[in-house]
Amino acid sequence: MRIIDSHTEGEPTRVIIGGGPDLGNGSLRERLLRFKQNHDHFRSTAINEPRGSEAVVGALLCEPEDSTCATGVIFFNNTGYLGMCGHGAMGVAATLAYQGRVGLGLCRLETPVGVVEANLLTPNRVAIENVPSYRYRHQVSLNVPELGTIVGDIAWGGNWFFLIEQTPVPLTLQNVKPLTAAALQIRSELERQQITGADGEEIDHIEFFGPAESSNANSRNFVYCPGGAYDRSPCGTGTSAKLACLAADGKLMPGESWIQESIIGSRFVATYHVGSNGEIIPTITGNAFICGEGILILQRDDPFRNGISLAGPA
Ligand code: PYC
Repeated sequence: MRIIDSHTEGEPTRVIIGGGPDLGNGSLRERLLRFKQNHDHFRSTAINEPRGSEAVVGALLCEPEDSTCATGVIFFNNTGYLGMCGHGAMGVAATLAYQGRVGLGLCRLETPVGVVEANLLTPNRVAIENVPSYRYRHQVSLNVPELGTIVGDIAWGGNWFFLIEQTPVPLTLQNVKPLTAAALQIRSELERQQITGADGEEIDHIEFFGPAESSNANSRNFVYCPGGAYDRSPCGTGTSAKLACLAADGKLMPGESWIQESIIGSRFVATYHVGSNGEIIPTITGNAFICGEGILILQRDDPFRNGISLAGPA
């Protein structure tokens, strides 16, 4: 398996550029289903320890169905699959540029939840125009035994998010453990109370917000990802979901910038315009750097050739 590793504002992406499973033809949604059903061991091999870690998001490149796209891409992590991944899309665009497959300017990426457009402003600075994003439910009250009443919005930004303004502890790296524990309790309670996104879709990302540390950022976040890792970047789909809420509340106008800071202090700059169906179309800009290139080797007698699954809930 041939890979190129990058990180986007601290969050790693592993792009599989060769040796991936043959998923056949059809829509990216159909191919994602085949990936899940028949080749899930490949996901675990590429991402889990000892070859990867819980923080890494994988990106399998495949032939796009839409010929205007530079590539199709399916994102996955230590426990499952992601509809879209903002930091990962920036990592894919920077990887294609590093390989010389695309130049500066626009390139389109086909994902299972729609086409996203990447604009390579430099070989490392990428603006992603994400899929249409929207707030689904406002101020949902959730009683969490360990935390009391938590109020959050449910929004789609390419993945489903529960966005909470009131953080249980300050958003510092020292508090990653209690933040992760609180996010997991909230996620379990959403599941137990059958609170979902549209069409019964599971809400698998939990996002806390607090004041930014740097004076020119608007907010700092902590994003809990399915599989138990936290996003080192401000999370592209999470920032899209945040913009959808700000737009719905009339707190951010089309074209205005929102600077979202992550728990490690890295940043995305985000803006939006309004799409034809009233949803917002977010553009999220950040930096992605190539940090490795290589071959993953799977020896026949290796008991961990398909990775070690250490993760919590999918
Ligand atoms: O940037 O959208 C994102 C993302 C999702 C999970 C990890 N990163």
